[in-house]
Amino acid sequence: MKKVITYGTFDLLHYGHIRLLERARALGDWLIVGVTSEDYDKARGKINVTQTLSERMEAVKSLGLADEIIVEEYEGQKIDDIKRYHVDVFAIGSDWKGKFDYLKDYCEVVYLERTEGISSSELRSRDRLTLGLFGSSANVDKIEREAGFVNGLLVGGKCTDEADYDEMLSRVDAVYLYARPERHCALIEKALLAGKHVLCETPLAMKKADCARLQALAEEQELVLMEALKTAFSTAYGRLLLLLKSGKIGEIVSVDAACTSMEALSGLGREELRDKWNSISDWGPTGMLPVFQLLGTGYREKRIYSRMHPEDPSFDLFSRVDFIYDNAVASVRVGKGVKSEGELIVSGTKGYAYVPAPWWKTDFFEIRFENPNENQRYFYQLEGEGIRNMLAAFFQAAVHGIRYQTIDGAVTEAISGVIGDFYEGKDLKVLGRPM
Ligand code: C2G
Repeated sequence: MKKVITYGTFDLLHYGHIRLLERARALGDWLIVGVTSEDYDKARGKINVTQTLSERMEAVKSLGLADEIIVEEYEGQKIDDIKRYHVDVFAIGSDWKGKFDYLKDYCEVVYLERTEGISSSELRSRDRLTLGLFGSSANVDKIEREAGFVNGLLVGGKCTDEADYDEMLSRVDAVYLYARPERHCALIEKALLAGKHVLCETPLAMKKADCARLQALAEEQELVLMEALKTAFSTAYGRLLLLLKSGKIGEIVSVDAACTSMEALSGLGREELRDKWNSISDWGPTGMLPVFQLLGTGYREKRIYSRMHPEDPSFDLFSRVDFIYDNAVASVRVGKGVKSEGELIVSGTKGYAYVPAPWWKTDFFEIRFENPNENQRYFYQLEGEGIRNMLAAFFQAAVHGIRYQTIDGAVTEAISGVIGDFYEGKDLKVLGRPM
């Protein structure tokens, strides 16, 4: 019996795929189809896949052309499969011409002519979302650049002034907002009332109650309101959370996160500081993310310790936020006038997780135990600091109405709550003299 194998994502199964599978089937007596897993697609840079692995497998199965369907999960698997299933022919579309010649050591390799005029990318980009960008900062430029990697997401306008905001809103389906944090709430509200989806830098609001109100408004309007906290969308960080939640290091007892970036702030006057973000607004949300995602938002007590700028008593150059839970503690250190090692350490009853600086955009972490032989290192691809995945998630949520939230609404509210308390002086201890 002659066995043929082929591989693909088969997203939004179309005529091109079907023709390929028919011709592959005709090359032998038994056809094995390898469908790529979500992780493998992400690792090879395919972030726009619309359907889940099981939907894509089901679609291939329903054609009745495959005798066997397997999952392709890692690079190099093709060699393993060819040996394991005693494959005679490897077939793939001509867009891959030459790329799989290395398999000739194991079986016959056939490149089948690709069908012109149809592709999953083209089908996906029929769904469109026009995004307006508000604000002027390096973040806005990054969003614009990364949007180019998401099929169907188009930048349809840019403005830096609130006077132009209404006009921009009338031309787009969604907005990305980067303003001074205290302006976010009003800008979000305006966009939601105009029927637009919102992706906004964090914090969304300076008060927990405002944040809850905005989330309720988005729900009522059936719109997406998402916090642009890119770390939450990075693959390594996402995997770390899943591992820790599955008990890899036992019970979690302590979370310690530090985020610092030095800016020349010391000589600035009050007016010049007005356009700058202080430490707790800029870094607080990122630092608090693993705390609330791992330990929940139901802490018993918290305490904020800050040292302030001499020209502005609400501009913290450094803050430490300590959280006390029933059975755990956490500490977040943020600074724009103090430098520290930007690492994340999660301590548990069996071992600990170590994420090296800068942990908020890492592609690597390590799980460590008393016996170093048991340590495990994990490496992942980091595409666009997580921004690309964040935009893809925002697009999917807005266009396909996916209600699953990477950052839980309660976490978003808790983050706003702590920042609101800082400004109200609640649980805040200002240290000694300003810096
Ligand atoms: N194809 C085709 N004609 C099209 C579109 C796709 O013949 N118009 C073929 C591709 O060449 C491929 C198969 O259909 O052989 C599946 O295509 P994709 O779903 O795009 O998967 P791909 O990224 O090509 O995966 O390990 C994965 C494989 O290497 C290929």
